[in-house]
Amino acid sequence: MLPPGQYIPRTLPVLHYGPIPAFAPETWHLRIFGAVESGTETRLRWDDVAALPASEVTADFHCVTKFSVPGICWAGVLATELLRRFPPAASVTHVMIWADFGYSANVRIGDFAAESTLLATHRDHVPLTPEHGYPLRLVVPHLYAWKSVKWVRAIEYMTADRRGFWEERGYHNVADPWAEQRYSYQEQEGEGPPQ
Ligand SMILES: Nc1nc2c(c(=O)[nH]1)N[C@H]1C(S)=C(S)[C@@H](COP(=O)(O)O)O[C@H]1N2
Ligand SMILES: [Mo]
Repeated sequence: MLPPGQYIPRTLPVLHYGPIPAFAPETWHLRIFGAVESGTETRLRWDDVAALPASEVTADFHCVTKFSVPGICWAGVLATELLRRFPPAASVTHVMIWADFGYSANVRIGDFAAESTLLATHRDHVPLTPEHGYPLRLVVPHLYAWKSVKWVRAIEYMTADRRGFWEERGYHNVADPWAEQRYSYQEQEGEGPPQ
């Protein structure tokens, strides 16, 4: 079953704003910062990320422009694994995921901590291609795909909500496709940051 208003295209579209970043393994790092429990931010090199335990998640992928791609098999590091190794402070309510060139998306800590949320390195058993987020992308299958940030470079633990790139430009702060939470004007009390 698909969320309301969605259709299945023939192939996985490529959709993003701005250029595709080049990957330089020597200088690349993933930063985990903000309200970390230990008080010290973490910088993981590519080798560190590649050494983390890998898991698979198979899920449908729903873009707000109405295409849905059924049954993608993603592999990578579960967000629950990352949270376990690099715990946020108890006061953390939201996470901002940052990509190269300033793209970002905010998710509630509960959505980030969902068992099917992962930082993917592979799609359908092969490494991500550059246009689909190589080397590392977030996948939050139960939210509209603009939350599934490609080319992830940082994870910011936040103690208050803040809008990301599309959330600031009229898209829904929560983005549940089953509730068709497409646009910010649909937001109910408590679904967005205080004005
Ligand atoms: N860094 C970055 N990630 C991004 C985007 C983007 O513009 N920049 N677009 C999002 C949107 S709107 C969608 S639908 C999906 C598309 O993923 P795909 O290109 O792998 O199909 O990536 C998401 N992740
Ligand atoms: Mo999208």
